[in-house]
Amino acid sequence: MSVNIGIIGLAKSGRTTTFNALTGGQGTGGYTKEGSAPHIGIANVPEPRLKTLADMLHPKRIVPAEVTYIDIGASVKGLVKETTIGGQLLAQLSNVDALINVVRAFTDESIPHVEGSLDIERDIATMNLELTFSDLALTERRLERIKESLKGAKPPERQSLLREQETLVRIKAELEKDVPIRELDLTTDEARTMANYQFLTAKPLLIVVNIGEDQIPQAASLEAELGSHHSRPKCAIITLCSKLEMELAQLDNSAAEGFRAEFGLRESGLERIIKPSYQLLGLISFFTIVSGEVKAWSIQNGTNALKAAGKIHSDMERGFIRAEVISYDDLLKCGGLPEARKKGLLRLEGKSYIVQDGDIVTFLFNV
Ligand SMILES: Nc1nc2c(ncn2[C@@H]2O[C@H](COP(=O)(O)OP(=O)(O)OP(=O)(O)O)[C@@H](O)[C@H]2O)c(=O)[nH]1
Ligand SMILES: [Mg+2]
Repeated sequence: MSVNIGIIGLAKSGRTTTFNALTGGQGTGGYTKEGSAPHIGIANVPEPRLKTLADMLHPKRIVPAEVTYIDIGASVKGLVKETTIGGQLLAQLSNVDALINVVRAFTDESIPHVEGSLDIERDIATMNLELTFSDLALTERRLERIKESLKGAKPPERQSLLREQETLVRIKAELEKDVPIRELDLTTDEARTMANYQFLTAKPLLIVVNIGEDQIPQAASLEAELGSHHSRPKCAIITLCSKLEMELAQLDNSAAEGFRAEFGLRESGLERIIKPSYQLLGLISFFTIVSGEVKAWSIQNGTNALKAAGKIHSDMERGFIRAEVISYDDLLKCGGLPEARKKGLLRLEGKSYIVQDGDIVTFLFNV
């Protein structure tokens, strides 16, 4: 299961362009117009350590981790009001792990702005409000249902309904004050209850300010200024010239790098987006080397060896015996797994070992 990221934003903000920049235009889904099926595309997670491992180990294949991007077809404005589109949209959005909000900053006379004028702050606020409205509607619906269920409920169901009600009332009050759920300090119990709902303002949010080519020289200062008030818990903001990145994504690597250098851009659009996305989601990478293949995997920071094994295959989790682990740095120092084994740097770890970023792990299991 790869990480899923939903791309939202106002109409004509550059969502599809950003999607194409990230996926190299490899999307599927037969999207044609607003409200129809979304574009779904996969991107390989850029991971420089994979290349270093490949140079050292000469594997048959290197297999990067993947991220799935979903370009939500319709404009998310009016999410709540337009119930028919809203319902479909919500279902699509509910399943993503994080959201990217594309905000228009480029100017182009031939493409009128849907709101009549260019205003980054207004558009960010509009989208935040849409997400908040959607969550408020959800809390209200759920509170109604709890009220009904309480009528005939006996303990212990009654207790659990009352607890849920209490949490929802608190969340609703915060939403009414424009505080997104991702900024709340929830207890473990509350967080568990909330996880069932897939609230949109609970999802990590990356705001991508889509700048024009002419704005690239000012990108860093614009980003710093925006970041000073939009970098909040589980929320980050970056600038990206999606149109240029989409064009560069069609070129081969060396040509793209040449053009990037001319624009003073050090990283690809995908790298620019993946890094903050991974930070927001609390994701780290570990590697496996099996049958001549070096593979990268993404897991939540704090995941134990047992769950990490399950990420690869449910059989590996079920039949887990132990894990043989070496850190990336140690392996690099040794120059190879046999050398590391000789030096005794391969550790045997049990189910509860917390996998660290960069670990090279071999799972021992039986089924
Ligand atoms: N000049 C300029 N045009 C851009 C830029 N980014 C996107 N566009 C153009 O803006 C138009 C809308 O971009 P899309 O990526 O289709 O935006 P969208 O949000 O998917 O739009 P809809 O799905 O049609 O609502 C397209 O014609 C793009 O080529 C940019 O940085 N500069
Ligand atoms: Mg589009």
